Amino acid sequence: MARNKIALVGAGNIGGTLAHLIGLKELGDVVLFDIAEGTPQGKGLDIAESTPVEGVDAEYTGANDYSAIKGADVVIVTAGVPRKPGMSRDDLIETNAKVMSAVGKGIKENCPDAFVICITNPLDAMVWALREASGLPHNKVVGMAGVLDSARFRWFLHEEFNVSVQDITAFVLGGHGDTMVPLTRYSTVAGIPLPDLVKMGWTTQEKLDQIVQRTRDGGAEIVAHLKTGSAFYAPAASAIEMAEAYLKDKKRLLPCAAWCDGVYGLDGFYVGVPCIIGENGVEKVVEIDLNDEEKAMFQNSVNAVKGLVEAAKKLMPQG
Ligand code: A3D
Repeated sequence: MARNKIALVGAGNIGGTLAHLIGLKELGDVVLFDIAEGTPQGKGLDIAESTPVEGVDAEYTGANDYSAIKGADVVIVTAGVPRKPGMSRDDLIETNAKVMSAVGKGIKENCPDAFVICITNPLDAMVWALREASGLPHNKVVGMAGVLDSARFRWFLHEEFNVSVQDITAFVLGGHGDTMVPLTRYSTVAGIPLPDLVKMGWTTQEKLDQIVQRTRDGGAEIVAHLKTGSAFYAPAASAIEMAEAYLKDKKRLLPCAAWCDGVYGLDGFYVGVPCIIGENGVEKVVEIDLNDEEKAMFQNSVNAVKGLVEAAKKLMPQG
């Protein structure tokens, strides 16, 4: 049986990390594509040369021509610019909306049957733009943000409780931005919801509120440390979890920016919601019960994303 072909559009910090992880997990052969000449070729060769040491089999190709992604089973898109200190994700829209047009066209022409994961920011608007430009079915184009935001939430909870990260599940809804909605009621330590852990004296409501806010600001915290770019190890690991769910038909239930049509009161809109990923891409958006406060926070987040999608619409070349 032929190996899977995984195309990485954008061979920067996240693209390179994705390429490395794909080899280590033997998920398939990798094509790195970038407009920067030499970058995808250099990173591809460097990672390929690590495979004999790791004892894994994967082929690596670097390219500056879209024909290289022909027939890819999965495409992970990180092309564009990341933010620098002082910038919000939304400041990237002007550059990245145009990049999504070009990338979408490349996917449409070369691998229209692929499962496409968008990582480029501002995420919820860029996954919309990428879907529009590629013309792929909505269930085959999805955005990565919720897995990362939940992972950050889980890490901070692990620090607070001194419990293995393995036993902590967390749920984050809404857009990937300052309005994201970490859901404490649906986040647990080995099945015990966070509000119960407050009652049990494991933490205080005040500390929990601080952790929720740190989760919302998780990306900015890393940008402030790095100064020259944004997070890339955890974002790459998160996208790999989604790609693996598709390639292995795992039916994982993960928070992703998925197309919502007739769920959560939305009629055709990309935003972060829990969804099942399997061999058909996004197979189901799971509508969970939200209380009034959670509904208001989710709506606030949806409104913020709506503004960004409108801005992206104006920036996308017509036709
Ligand atoms: P970076 O290391 O700058 O890599 C981006 C790459 O895209 C560079 O190698 C560029 O040469 C390349 N590029 C630019 N324009 C094009 C184009 N038209 N076609 C192909 N390649 C192009 O950035 P990064 O890897 O750190 O981040 C990539 C994106 O992910 C940024 O937009 C970040 O803001 C975003 N990001 C999202 C999350 C989420 O959780 C959603 C987290 C972290 C970063």
